[in-house]
Amino acid sequence: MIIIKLGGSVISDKNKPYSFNREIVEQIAGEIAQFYPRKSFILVHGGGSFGHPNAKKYRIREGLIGDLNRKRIGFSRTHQAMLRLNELIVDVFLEKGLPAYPISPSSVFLIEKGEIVYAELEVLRKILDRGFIPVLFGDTAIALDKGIDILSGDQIVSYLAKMLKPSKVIFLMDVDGIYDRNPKEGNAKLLEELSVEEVKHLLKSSESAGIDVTGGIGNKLREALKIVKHSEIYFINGKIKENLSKAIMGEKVGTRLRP
Ligand code: IP8
Repeated sequence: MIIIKLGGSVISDKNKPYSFNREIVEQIAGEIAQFYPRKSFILVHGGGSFGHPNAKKYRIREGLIGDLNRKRIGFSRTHQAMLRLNELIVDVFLEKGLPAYPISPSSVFLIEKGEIVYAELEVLRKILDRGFIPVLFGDTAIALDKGIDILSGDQIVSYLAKMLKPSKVIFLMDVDGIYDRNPKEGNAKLLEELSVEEVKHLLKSSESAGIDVTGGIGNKLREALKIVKHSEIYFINGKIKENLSKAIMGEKVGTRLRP
């Protein structure tokens, strides 16, 4: 089984509200269709310009405080925005003949201090057993500490990987992989293979250099360290044709992290 994270910046343009990169999603679905049903898949997509602006507007990460009813409305609106993005994605997969099946993470997971502390996975397991392709997403979540919060798709990926031990986890991003320094600053070198030690070193040096590792790549790398014991992990550019196929076949592409 393979878990694929469709990064929000791959499927959507973060600067344009409610934008959906249909062609890219069609390309991705087309590549998965070459391997399904020989291989089974779980998809997790990010929030893109559907989830994040709502989460920010209603300050969901602050929890259930302040004007409580406005907060509840915002929580629901943020979830609704994610449902809309999810529907667009699932539709593309169904059109390609792939039995994608939406699963709302907010009905599966409970979180505390930003970490998943409870998950009802039995239904997901049965959905997978029956040949469906479950499609989850970064979502709103009930939090045991602050009432409500946001659960990122990357955390869902690492939790599912820990529980289900897929052979591969593939992160689709809008850059070619992991670099030795911030690629926006120039002179950055793509790292094709990474060991656990190298990831730890990279996290440490980028933190001390003040590079943003709280979200984005830093979060992905930290989650990757939790699951690399069981699964091979790829970080690839999801916008480039055939990249996903190469990663599924175990060929050299992007950055590969091995146990
Ligand atoms: O893009 C965030 O998911 P991510 C989801 O995977 C929301 O971090 C609702 C903002």
